[in-house]
Amino acid sequence: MQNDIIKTSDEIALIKRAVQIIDDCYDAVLETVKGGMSEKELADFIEDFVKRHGGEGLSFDTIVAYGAGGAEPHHVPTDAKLESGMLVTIDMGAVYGGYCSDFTRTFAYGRVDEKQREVYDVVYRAQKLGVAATRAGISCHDLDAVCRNYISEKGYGDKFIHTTGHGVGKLIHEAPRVGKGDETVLENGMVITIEPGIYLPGELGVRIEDTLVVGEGALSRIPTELIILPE
Ligand SMILES: [Mn+2]
Repeated sequence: MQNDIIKTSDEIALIKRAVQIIDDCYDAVLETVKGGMSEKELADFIEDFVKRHGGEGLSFDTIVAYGAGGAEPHHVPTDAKLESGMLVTIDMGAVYGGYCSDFTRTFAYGRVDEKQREVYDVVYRAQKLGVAATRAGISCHDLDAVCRNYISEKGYGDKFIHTTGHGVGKLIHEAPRVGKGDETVLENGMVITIEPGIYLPGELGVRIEDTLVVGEGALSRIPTELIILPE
């Protein structure tokens, strides 16, 4: 069956490989990124890494967003240069064997202020709750509410401006939609993302995203705790 919402073990194996390539890429990003490097340069590095490490290509145009750029969920990389005190959001995916991965982390460069740390902590906890709640039997609507209600309780409900996640397979965005009103009930073998975010226009943004197999959990080995990368 084409694009079945429940993936076969062969399909899941390909998605796991696509996740591994991106995990390795993120390690390389953290080793490579330096003050003065532009968003575009970092996005080019990511594309090159994926292609040199077995990926057929990117699942979608990589998002690299520094500082206030991170407040745009679909930020397109610019010539903006990395400076100490900025948050960096990277949203990227690889294609392997025709299957996609989807991954986002936000890290701090040099130092963090209290506001950045507070917003990060809310997204971190919301994402952790969403990952923990991902299991057979929960509806997509209810899973979205797990992340959304927590962020709302913390006062940022109106700053979480997209759905909690989506299905992943041959396409980067497939059914189900992990959002309000989607009554799809999760079953083992579905592959979805959990990717809450908070966006403060003109200021900063934080998003944390994992690709998960329902019944197995998050596939990435990259921790979600805040990393403060030394200058
Ligand atoms: Mn995604």
